[in-house]
Amino acid sequence: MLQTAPPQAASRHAADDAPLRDDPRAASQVKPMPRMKGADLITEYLIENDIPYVFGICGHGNVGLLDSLYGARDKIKLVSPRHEQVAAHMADAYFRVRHQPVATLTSCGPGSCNIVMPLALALSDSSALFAITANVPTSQFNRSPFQEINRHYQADFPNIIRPVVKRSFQPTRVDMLPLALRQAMTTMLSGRPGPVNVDIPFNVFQEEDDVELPAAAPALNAQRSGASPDEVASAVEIILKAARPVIFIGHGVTLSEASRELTAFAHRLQIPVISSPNGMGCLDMEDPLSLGFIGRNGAYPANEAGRHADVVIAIGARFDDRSASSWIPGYSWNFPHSKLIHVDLDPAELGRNYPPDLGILADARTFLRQLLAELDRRAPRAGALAPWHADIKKWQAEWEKFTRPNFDLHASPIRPERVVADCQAVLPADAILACDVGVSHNWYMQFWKARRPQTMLNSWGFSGMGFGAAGVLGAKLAAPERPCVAVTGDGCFTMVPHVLCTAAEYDIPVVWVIWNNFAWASIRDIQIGMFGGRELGTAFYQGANKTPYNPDFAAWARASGVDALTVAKSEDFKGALEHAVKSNKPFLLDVHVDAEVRPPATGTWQLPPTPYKEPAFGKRWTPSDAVPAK
Ligand SMILES: Cc1ncc(C[n+]2csc(CCOP(=O)(O)OP(=O)(O)O)c2C)c(N)n1
Ligand SMILES: [Mg+2]
Repeated sequence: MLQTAPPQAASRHAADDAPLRDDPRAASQVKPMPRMKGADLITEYLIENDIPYVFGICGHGNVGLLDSLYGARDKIKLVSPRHEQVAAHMADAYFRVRHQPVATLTSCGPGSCNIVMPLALALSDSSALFAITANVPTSQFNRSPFQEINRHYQADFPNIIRPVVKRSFQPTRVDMLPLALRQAMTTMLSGRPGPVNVDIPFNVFQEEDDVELPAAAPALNAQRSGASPDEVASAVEIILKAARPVIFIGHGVTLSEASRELTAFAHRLQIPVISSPNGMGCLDMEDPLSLGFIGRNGAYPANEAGRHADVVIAIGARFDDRSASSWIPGYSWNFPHSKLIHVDLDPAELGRNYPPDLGILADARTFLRQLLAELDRRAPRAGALAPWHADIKKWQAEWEKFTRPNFDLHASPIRPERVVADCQAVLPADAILACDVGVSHNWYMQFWKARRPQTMLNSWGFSGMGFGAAGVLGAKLAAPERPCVAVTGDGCFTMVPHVLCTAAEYDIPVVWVIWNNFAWASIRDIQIGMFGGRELGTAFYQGANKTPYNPDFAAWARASGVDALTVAKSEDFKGALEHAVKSNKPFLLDVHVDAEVRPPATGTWQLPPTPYKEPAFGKRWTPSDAVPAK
């Protein structure tokens, strides 16, 4: 049975004047610490931190914790998918939607090794999850018991996981749990969030000790650091002098929940906003100031504005290669020709790729509020950016003229643009789109208009296949009242097809749109583009004639108890999606999409030493494009 710690339980470190615990008088004066099993302490601490779910898979190593979770099943729910990778993607997506963490639970050895990829993914995208892993009993350390990793050090799972978490803790006694749990929970959510690991030997779940439940950790954003007054003044000086400013936002703005402040600041000075994938929706992308994503697969107006800007205000964004045209000057950005104000919570990101003219270590929302307050003290500057806005309008019109006609084309297999357009037409502004990896993602990067923060989930930094197909389940548990749709490639979905079982078992009504092009098409396109089409291992075939092959995804879904439709004509997609969303049941749509239509490159991307390509639309900035300073 789960025990409840008294709210004011006696401290393990009593004050000097308190009676000693073995003092005969003490029994009547100091409340004894509750005697608890390690597993019960962990369960209680999860509940104390308002963690409603554990996503995990059993193994002999973690049955002690499962038993405790059984006792607390009215307060914390175990969801058990069919692969640990799915459990961790679900936890990651849950956090991205709600900004509150959940835990994963895996057993010793192989079960925990299965979460390495999704932890790397979460770390790359600054997403929090509390990964509880089990290990072998301490008394068997170094004897090579079943599933111990010990070639270099006993019970060495923390060494496997170390590079992909913010911190791994391995409490080896019950009395070490309170500190480890509190530190892990605090580390996960403080500063730049990320996954943490608590690795627990089998016996520590079962053994008892006199332990106290530690205090709950501060929530995300409980502490917010700001810029110094001088930095704020300098930033405003630079921004007000700019003739062609842009704001570049990333996940830091989303995590900081700074959408309102960002919108107010952009509107106040009429500064256009470029977004990295995980910043999308912080400014409603229907807003005329929203230029979309930048880089090879970005929108043309974003790349034009980025390369022509005289001042870039980057907030919570890290200029990774895919949103910086591999840092080749003049494609997406143009430093040091442009001035850079770079604001981030993590000092490692300031100056990682571009040395800033003004680097500021601050929380995004605090900084934006500081900017707004400083602007309140200054006289407004009406009309100063008119020529810049005229340029931007021109680029937006050119892009619209180039791309729009394709959005209206009907075809079989379906043109990619139509899938994006119909998703946009059917889904409400607060729907959650969980994107997977590959060509489909490139199209959504370029054309999806996220209307609200935390509605477009992307595996960006690590790009792990399966994130969208699996993550959508966690997203739906985080936002049960909103439609949650995964757009996932045929390759990505086939990596985690058992998500169907989990949706059916737990009745999680999500929709999977399978972008079926019978290939690992994004990689095949690299073979076509760089290696003259010498295609090997990048498409799915059956038989000597190499007939394109895929399982019948709809039949696969139905066999799992999930409704499904196959959509081969573009005329049918919109209605099918409407039907799937309305059904409020798990639903799979197998959508046959044309692999030969590729998103137009508007920047570039380089894999050295292979040469990079000029954009299909737009061109690199050259010094003759320089606008003379006034
Ligand atoms: C786990 C994992 N394995 C391999 C890759 C490399 N990779 C990136 S995209 C891709 C193909 C994706 O295929 P599919 O889901 O069908 O999408 P498509 O590109 O065809 O749209 C591969 C293999 C990866 N990112 N993640
Ligand atoms: Mg594919």
